[in-house]
Amino acid sequence: MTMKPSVLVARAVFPEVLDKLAQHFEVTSNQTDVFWTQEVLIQQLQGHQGALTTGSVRIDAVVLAACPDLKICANMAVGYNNFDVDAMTQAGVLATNTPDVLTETTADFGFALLLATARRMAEAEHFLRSGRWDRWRYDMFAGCEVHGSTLGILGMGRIGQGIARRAAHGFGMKVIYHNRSRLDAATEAACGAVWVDQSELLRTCDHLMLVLPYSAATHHVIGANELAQMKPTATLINIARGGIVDEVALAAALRQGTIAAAGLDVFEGEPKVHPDLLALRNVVLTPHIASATIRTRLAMAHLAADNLIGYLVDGKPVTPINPQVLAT
Ligand code: 8YV
Repeated sequence: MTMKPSVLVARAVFPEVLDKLAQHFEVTSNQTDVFWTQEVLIQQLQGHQGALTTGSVRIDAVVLAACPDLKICANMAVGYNNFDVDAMTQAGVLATNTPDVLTETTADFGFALLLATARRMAEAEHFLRSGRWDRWRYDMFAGCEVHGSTLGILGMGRIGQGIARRAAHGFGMKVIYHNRSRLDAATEAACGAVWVDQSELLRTCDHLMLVLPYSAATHHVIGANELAQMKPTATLINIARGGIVDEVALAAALRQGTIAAAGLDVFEGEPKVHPDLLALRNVVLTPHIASATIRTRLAMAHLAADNLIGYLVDGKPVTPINPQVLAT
């Protein structure tokens, strides 16, 4: 009898996904979801050929050097800045992610955060719960218009395009975007979006949505200089990665009225949130939940599992990030 390959599930996951994995593998799972330091992660990974990871599990050269049995890390996320992909490719370890299955759900949430921020929903709800609401007033929690305004999207991949379609077709917004590569004309038309350079994007948008991948090149792409170019009535929404924004500069901009409000689902040091942000009322803060519907999280977990099965059982992963590994 041949031995089943062995996989480590590094964070708690749906029991039905563990059952699926167990049909093909010896499975060890961190179902109690305890925090693992790098040292513990390395210990836990020993002897496993596959790992199911999430954005909080860092796979870098140190981990790879200490885990020679590892062949694949399947991230349950579309973003993979927790992977050192070059180091993984060099070590012959396949990386996979979960694109597509979360696009529309995440775009919904981006829009929800935009609406909540521009229309001051969190602030108004806290006010009501605190028992301070004693009468209607003409300017009470008066916010910024969403429909008919200009949405700027920085990063125009699948999620950015989903947000653009909602904005242009559902809310009659003018949509402008900036991306390294410009979309083809047919996709631009379907999204109702127009390409502009970054400076025009910042200067002309009423709402700025960040949906770009995080890397060394996009670290603090939005800092004091960029915020200063935005309208004082503008809102900033970040559903990408916290490190894209200089949070200290953002907190200062929100305090000083350089921009009006922000909605943040991601943070540079998450789950820690910068105290300067916590102190502000004109910021809506959510705990990295843009893809969090049961259906979508299940689809993400299944796709991560299918990548492990596809590669370790059949040699054919579904959504590889570094397919060069397959050729070697
Ligand atoms: C994940 C995300 O929930 O897919 C991504 O890139 O940010 C979220 O959908 C998170 O990364 C946990 O893995």
